[in-house]
Amino acid sequence: MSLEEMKDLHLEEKYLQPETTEIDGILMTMLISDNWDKTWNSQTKSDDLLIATYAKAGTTWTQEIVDMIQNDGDVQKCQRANTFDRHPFLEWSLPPPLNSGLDLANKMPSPRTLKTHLPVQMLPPSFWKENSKITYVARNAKDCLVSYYQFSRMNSMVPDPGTWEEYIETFKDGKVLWGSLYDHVKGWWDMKDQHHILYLFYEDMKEDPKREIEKILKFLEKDITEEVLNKIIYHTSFDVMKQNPMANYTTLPSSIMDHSISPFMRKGMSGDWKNYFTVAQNEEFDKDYQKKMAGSTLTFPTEI
Ligand code: PPS
Repeated sequence: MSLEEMKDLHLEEKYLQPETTEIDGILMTMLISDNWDKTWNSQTKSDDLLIATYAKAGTTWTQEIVDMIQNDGDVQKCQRANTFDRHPFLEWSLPPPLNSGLDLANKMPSPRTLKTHLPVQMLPPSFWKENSKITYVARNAKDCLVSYYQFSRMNSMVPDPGTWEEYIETFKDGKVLWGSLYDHVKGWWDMKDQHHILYLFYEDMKEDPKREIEKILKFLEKDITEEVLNKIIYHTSFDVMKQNPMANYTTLPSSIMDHSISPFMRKGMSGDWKNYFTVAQNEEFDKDYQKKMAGSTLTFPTEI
């Protein structure tokens, strides 16, 4: 459906600058909440693969890597559709007749690869029952915050972030869509040894993409040649993905994502937070971080 048709149906009012509400203390759009029973009771399949992340942690990157692996490095096949159509976004709800994540998933033949940002306690029970494979990617809190802030400025489907100073507080309080990053990364970390979960870090992927792609290959029980592996590393590098319209979200109308405010493929680096946080903001953030992460065995691998 074109943007003009959406406008005729006044659909954009329902999902642009959306109303929000909480589900069990986690901020969600009203549309996600309205359809929550359907999502919670959705049926997964044992051969589904779920790419789970906190928002802005490296979801799209992992989606591209997985798609390239599943298609044996065939770039053409990976260009068959937008990233959000190749991998349904489980909980993402849009007003009909637009396709919600579940609608897309239900139409998709198996084996399916799905995306979610749900915190672990909100994952539909069927995933645990079917023991489907899950990759989880965590990214350090400060870079996630910066990326989420810029994303919230350019994307009218998520709440307006306010000023930088306001957003730091909103983020620390977990009052952003999908809730607290701290609880998210800890929750999935605690579950990782009890289920079929590969827990990865964005910073590791940046440091040594080959090593991390090999971990994914092993997890997916896939064998590929060195040549295909090199092709995957190249095709999923930031510079190449930034130019790939099927991965960089530029096919969406600018009323939804305005890349002139901040591109979806923004910088793709670790440590960009240093360009944003003042010394005082950083000290405050670190103090709060220690409190929120206390008692967890989760530590991020790379000093940045
Ligand atoms: S979303 O909207 O939650 O699905 O966003 P997500 O894909 O998780 O995160 C977007 C950030 O990931 C960066 N990105 C990459 N970094 C390195 N290499 C590759 N190939 C890559 N692809 C996407 C993207 O640029 C966003 O991070 P920032 O820091 O904003 O640049």
